[in-house]
Parts: sequence; structure tokens; C-alpha cells
Amino acid sequence: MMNDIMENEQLSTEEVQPLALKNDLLLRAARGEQVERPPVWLMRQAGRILPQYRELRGKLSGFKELVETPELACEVTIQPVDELGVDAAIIFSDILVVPEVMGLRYEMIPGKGPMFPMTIQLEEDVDKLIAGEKAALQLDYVYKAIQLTKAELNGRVPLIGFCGAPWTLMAYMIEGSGSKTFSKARRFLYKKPISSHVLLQKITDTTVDYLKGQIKAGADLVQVFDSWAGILSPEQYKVFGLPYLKQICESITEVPVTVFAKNAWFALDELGKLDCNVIGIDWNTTAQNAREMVGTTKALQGNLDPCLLYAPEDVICSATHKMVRDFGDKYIANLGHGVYPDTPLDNVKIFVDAVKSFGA
Ligand code: 1CP
Repeated sequence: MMNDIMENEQLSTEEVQPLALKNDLLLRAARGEQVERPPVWLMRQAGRILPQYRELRGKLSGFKELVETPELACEVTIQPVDELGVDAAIIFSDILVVPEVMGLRYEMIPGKGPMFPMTIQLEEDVDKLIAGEKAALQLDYVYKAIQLTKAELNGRVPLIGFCGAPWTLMAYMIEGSGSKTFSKARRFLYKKPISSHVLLQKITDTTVDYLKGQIKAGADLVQVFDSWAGILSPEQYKVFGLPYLKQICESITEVPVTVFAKNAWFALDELGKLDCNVIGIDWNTTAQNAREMVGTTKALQGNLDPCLLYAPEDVICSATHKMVRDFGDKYIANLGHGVYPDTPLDNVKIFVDAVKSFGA
């Protein structure tokens, strides 16, 4: 399948001609337009919930081979569209590709998660990092994966590009791995605020170029994941989180932008003022509270507890219908965070179908 694409399509690094989308629900909902029904997709929909993914992954040396081989990334990106009938694809990659091209290589340890052999400890470490276009150009394998996926999707559904928010990436670059508290990273903010701003600005500059590269390659919408927003105090988030999200949102004018700041319910009013189209909501906030704080101009996306997908069918259906009803207009159905890898596939399908059948 992929070989056909390689032979038949001219894959240049030039801008891809926009292809008419057969299903553009996501883009219309993101722009706040009236839609027949809310679009639905799941964060982390490409991955271990799918048997096709597990089979392919078993044949490979590791996660990075999948991410760095455009033909393979394309294949797993499309699997959930075929299997689940979701209204969007999200390019298979990871937020940690950005720190890597800035100079901090990551490893993906099976069963454990990401690990950085080198981390940021001192001011000098920040100064050594590569930033902006020079770093973003090295992510050519992501741009190629997007081009291939756009060609292979042939307009079936929009393709979402993504990145990590500057604060979330900084947290991994200092901590060196996942963490419950990210206390090393938060300590750095208090002890070295000036260096923190230099680092956040370098990540921001790289991220803007990276997102522009993804858009040029064909991404129809981009989502910024601020997965660790909620571990900062409201004051710290105002200083070290929001200003950099603001810069990113103001720099991306070509396609709709979604900002998902997990657990940052305390900042939803500030997030509502960003120059973006969609705000992602986790399950710690009600639809009503989110709408009141964000205001009426933006679309909201979320927010079912991923654990609800372990419940019996009737519970999944009624909770999904309640969620869709509670959010009302200007809404994109999703979970409140990524789907857990051991979620039964049938239950994921029940969720998707419950959104699609809402009101029918
Ligand atoms: O389908 C999709 O959603 C695309 C795939 C995708 C996305 C959007 C992956 C593949 N990673 C991400 C983003 C990502 N990566 C985030 C933001 C979203 C979120 O909050 O979940 C974060 C925080 C990461 C970092 C990361 N990568 C973690 C978390 C580590 C921690 O702090 O505990 C882990 C476990 C990974 C590995 C990873 N990324 C993706 C997959 C499928 C995996 C599992 C690795 C494997 O299969 O071996």
C-alpha cells in the first residue's frame, strides 16, 4: 500500500495542494460553525488499543522506528480511522521529538516511558540548545509522514498535527523522564527564573517553526498539549505557561489551533483569551463551568474520563450522551485525556458510535 504511494505520488517538500475534505466536521466545529452532529476523535487513538498497531509494533525495534519511518507512522495514523470511524486522524509521533532536535536525545524504555540520558541542569545547558528553524528542519520525518498520510487519507477526514506546550517540554527536559510531581522542573522555575524564560523562549521558537512545517506538509488543525499545566500554581502558569502559549497561538494563523492544558481549570478564563479556536477540557471540569470560564466564542473539546470506557455498555452510552448534551454547540467530542492502552476496543467503538448516534 505504502509503496504504491511512494511510486505514484511526487513527494516533494513543496507545499501540498489542499485536497477537498469529504468529512470536514472537525474543522467546521473548530471554527464554531453549526454542524449536523459533533465530530469525535480520541487522544492517543493510534496505539496499543488497536490489534493492528500491536502486531506492527511487535515486528519493530522500538517506538522510535515507528515514529521516524514516515510509511509506518502513516500506516498507524490511519488505523483508527479505518477501525473506529473517527472524524479525524492525528499524526503518529510524540511531543518529545522537539527536545531531541534541540539537542536532548530521548529514549523510549518499554513499559516505562520516555527517558533523556542528558538533561538541563545549568544555565550553560540552556545556552547550548539549538532553537528555531535550524532545529525544526531536522523534523523532516514528521513532515514526510504528514504528506504521506494526507495523500493516503485522500480527504476522508482532517489530519491533526501536534506539539507539546513549552512548559510541558521544559518539564521533561529538566526532569529527564515522567514524574508525579516534576519537582526538579518546578524547582528550576523558582531558582533560575531568567534561565527558565530563555529555555521556554527557545522551545517556543522551535515549536512555531515545527508547527508551520506540519501545516505546510498538510496538517489541517494543530493541537498543543500542555499535559503538565495543572502542576503549576495559577501565578506560575501566568508567568511561565500562558505567555508562551499566547506567542504560539498568535504565530499560527493558517489553520485552527486547539490548546489542551490538562488540569488547568484555574486558568480557563485566561486560556479563553488566547488567539486559538478550541480549548481542550479534562474530566475535572464540568461542561458548564468550562463554558462559563472560556466564554462563548471558542469551541470546547473533551472531556469523558478515560476510565469510563471500562464501564458496561449502557453506562458508556448514557455518560457520552449526557456529555454531548451538556456541552451543546461549538463542541468536539473526545476524552478528557488519552485513551488508556488496555481499554477494550469494543468499548472505544461504543463511545464513538454513541456520539455519532446522538440525537438521531
Ligand atoms: O494517537 C495519538 O494520539 C498520537 C500519538 C501520541 C501523542 C499525541 C503519542 C504516541 N504521544 C503523544 C503525545 C504525548 N507524549 C504527550 C501529550 C499527551 C498526553 O498528555 O498524553 C505526552 C505527555 C507524551 C510523553 C510520553 N510519550 C509519555 C508520558 C510519559 C510520562 O510523563 O509519564 C509516554 C508514555 C510516551 C510514549 C508514547 N507516545 C506515544 C505512544 C503510543 C507511546 C507508548 C510507547 C510505546 O508504544 O512503546
